[in-house]
Amino acid sequence: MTNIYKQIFKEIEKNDKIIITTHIRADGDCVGSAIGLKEIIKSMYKNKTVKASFENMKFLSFLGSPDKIEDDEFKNSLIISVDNATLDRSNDPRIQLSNKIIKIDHHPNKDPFGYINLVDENRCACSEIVFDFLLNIKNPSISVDGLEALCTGILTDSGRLSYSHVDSRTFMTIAKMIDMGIDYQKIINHLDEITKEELRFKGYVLSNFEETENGVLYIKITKEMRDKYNVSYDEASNMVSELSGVKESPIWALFNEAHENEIRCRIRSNGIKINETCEKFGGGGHENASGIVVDSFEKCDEVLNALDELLKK
Ligand SMILES: [Mn+2]
Repeated sequence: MTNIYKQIFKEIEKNDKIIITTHIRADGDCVGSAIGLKEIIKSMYKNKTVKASFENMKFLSFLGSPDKIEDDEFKNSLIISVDNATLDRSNDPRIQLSNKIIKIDHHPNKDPFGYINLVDENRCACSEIVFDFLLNIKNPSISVDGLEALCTGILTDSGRLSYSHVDSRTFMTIAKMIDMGIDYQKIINHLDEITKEELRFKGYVLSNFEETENGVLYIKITKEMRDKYNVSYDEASNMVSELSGVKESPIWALFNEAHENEIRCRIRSNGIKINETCEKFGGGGHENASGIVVDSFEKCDEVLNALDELLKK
């Protein structure tokens, strides 16, 4: 076992109460790596209390639900934060109540807030790192549900195994999971599920997206539009991938009004680094998938101008 895995393993052995946290606005990888890690600890130690805290997302509900956790529990538990780059983006602010935080993540390590930090930027999903951790345990054990959660995390964070961080290890990981008993087809079917409302809204996005001078494709979505089509905020946000694939437009963006004076930008790219531009607006993320929160649609135009500059170059 490599040293850092051993260190984390020792900490898990030492602590009988463990809480797993993730990042705000859950995605497949944070729920997947949280449930996966929880299932590892649960299967290996029947006497430990392990709880996972994450935001409930409808499209991920097949993986399981978050646990109810009291404030006090945070004070005397070992916290393992998965898939979260910075402490201020934790899904659960009560993480600050603990002085024992381990960080497991695959985002740029700008805030090594754990007393142990297992961070590998070269992995396409945090779930991949959790699976590696499992394989490094002497007598590993995990439920099939846990494996399926980890597999979901890898599939969602890698754009179904299509993004740049996907490498042979990723495919071997999935292959190994299939050998270990996951129902791969079931996961794909769950992830493909769509409502009729979403389908109609997809039609709206496909026929109403706009374009900047140098080819950034984008769509602005207001609460009014979502209400008209009867889709949720998250269902609308997921439409960002519909704007991908146009050769002349390697950057695309979706602006979604979350609340009054709060517009969330999802920005994606193919081969062009966008996270540094997003950081200038107070956002961040991966080289090809980043986000920003701004307070007006006018500010979105400033973001679009900056992205347009990237294509101009
Ligand atoms: Mn992730």
